[in-house]
Amino acid sequence: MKVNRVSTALVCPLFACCCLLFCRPMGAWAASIEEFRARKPQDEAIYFVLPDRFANGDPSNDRGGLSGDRLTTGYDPTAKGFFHGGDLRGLIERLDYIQGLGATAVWLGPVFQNKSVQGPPGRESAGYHGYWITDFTHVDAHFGGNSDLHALVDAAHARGLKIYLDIVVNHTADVIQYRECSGHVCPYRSRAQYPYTRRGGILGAPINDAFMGDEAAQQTDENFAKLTRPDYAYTPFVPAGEEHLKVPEWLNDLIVYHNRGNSTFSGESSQMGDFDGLDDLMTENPRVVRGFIEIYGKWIDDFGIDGFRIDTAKHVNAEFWQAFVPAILARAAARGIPNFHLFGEVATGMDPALLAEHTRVDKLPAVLDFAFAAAVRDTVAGNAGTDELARLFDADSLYEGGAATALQLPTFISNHDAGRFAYFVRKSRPQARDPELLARVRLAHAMLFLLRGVPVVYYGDEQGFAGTGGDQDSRQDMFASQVAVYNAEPLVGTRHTTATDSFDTSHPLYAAIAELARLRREQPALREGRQILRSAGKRPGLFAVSRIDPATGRELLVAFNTSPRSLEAQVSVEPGSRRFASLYGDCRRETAATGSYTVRIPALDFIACAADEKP
Ligand SMILES: [Ca+2]
Ligand SMILES: [Ca+2]
Ligand SMILES: [Ca+2]
Repeated sequence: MKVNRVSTALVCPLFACCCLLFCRPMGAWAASIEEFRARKPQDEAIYFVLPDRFANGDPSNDRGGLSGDRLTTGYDPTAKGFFHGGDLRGLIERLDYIQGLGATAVWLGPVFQNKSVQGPPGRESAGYHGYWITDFTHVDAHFGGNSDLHALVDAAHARGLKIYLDIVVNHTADVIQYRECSGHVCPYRSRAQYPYTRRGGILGAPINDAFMGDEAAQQTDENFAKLTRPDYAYTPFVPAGEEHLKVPEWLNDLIVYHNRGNSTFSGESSQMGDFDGLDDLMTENPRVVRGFIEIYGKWIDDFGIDGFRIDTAKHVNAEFWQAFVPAILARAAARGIPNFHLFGEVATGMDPALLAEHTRVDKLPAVLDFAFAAAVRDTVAGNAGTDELARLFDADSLYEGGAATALQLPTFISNHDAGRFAYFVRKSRPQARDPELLARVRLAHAMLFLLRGVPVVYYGDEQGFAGTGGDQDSRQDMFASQVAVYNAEPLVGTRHTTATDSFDTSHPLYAAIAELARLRREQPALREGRQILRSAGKRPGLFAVSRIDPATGRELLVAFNTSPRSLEAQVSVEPGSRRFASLYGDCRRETAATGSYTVRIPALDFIACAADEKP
């Protein structure tokens, strides 16, 4: 905890007025296991990290125990598509940094053993990101091993930090190939044109005679026992030497995959097609459902994991989730983890209806709030009116459980696929100078921490990382990078570059996020409070909401100014809220009249004002 005190000392002078109210001894963060397990999903602030890119605590594992060139080991710290050496030991050594930022949970990009390198000749890249799993029961040797994950979980839990794993059930690494299309992409072959009961199309020989298909009513062991031939669409095979590459062993059976060629991400192929060659599992088969409950249940049993982020959730059938979700929650509860946080990735834009569908039909307890990311991008990086934010939150009623479920949605503004918020600002505003970039990135983080949902900070945003796009361009190194394009990038809020390490607790964004996290931790209204819309408009400018403390009924007004000019306006407040105190920024003490309060907010800034305790 000693480094936490140091970071507080660095942060507080910048936020002196807030610190008078909120800077507490960091010992307050220490929590017994019972105390932190009692925290609900909405009480967390999540830090999302790609272990390969964060900290290298053990150079001896950089090549994952393999020898040879980068096409064997996957290791090339100068190339953005290869392993760079980060590992779980490194993470353990940086927990002070993560906790000093105010995070209470760490979401690790997938840590399971991957196929080190895949891709056609000349276009290979490595499984540094973790989404190409071969062995679902072991931590990738590049990241250390299972014992390092035990050590990380224990070290995190000792500080009251939770650990979330990123899990995949939609696909494995690309191992299975098709005879019909070696060397080129196999287009998707549909169930209607290539039915399970004919070899290679409707004119082919009868196979899988009595198999009744994969629809919900047919998802029984008896029916799937009749599916014995995997060559209805293509002729799948496993290259020599890879017959037993996958763990557990049942994953090496071709019959548990769809084997229908590449997804076009529309229609039936969205769920049954291969994601760019990745072997798409037949998640309709009850054997696959049981297999994954056992695989991921065991990580909970053995490690005491606190939550799962579910990759590519929308590419898996609803019946799978309807069985998997309750089984995993029950497994966690039996392990003494009653508040297991389970949320799916349903990649989309400003489309809360699609997100909500997956809470209603799949029964996912929560989904990553891609609509929030789009709305903040449009309003704070772009020029959309703040009414887009109003539309976003109005749609909370669509979620299973309504607004109460929306409190558990992990919200974010940057990620490893679409890119970082600072990149979106630069893209929308190529002329913007550093102070404006900094102000907009800070304002977006204020929305992330003060509006409803569970904030997810993408590692490196707090150091001003921007990037030049999504995917590999948004996956910079926190340790001294050897990637030329990363090191050429001007960071936000600092003259520093990624050529030397980026764990600067005095970076203005690190300080700002730490302050926002503290505010959220101190105010139950910001974590668990109902959110009432107070003001929004068709142009950039004011967006205001009240959050209501569920225990006391006390009102907390949060107001943002997305325009580059200061503003003054009247907003509605509860009639019983007569006097306010500043939690952040400059709040008027008195209301203008019963139910009317005047806010004054500098350009690209925000205020947080708490009504006096009810008498
Ligand atoms: Ca290493
Ligand atoms: Ca494949
Ligand atoms: Ca699928």
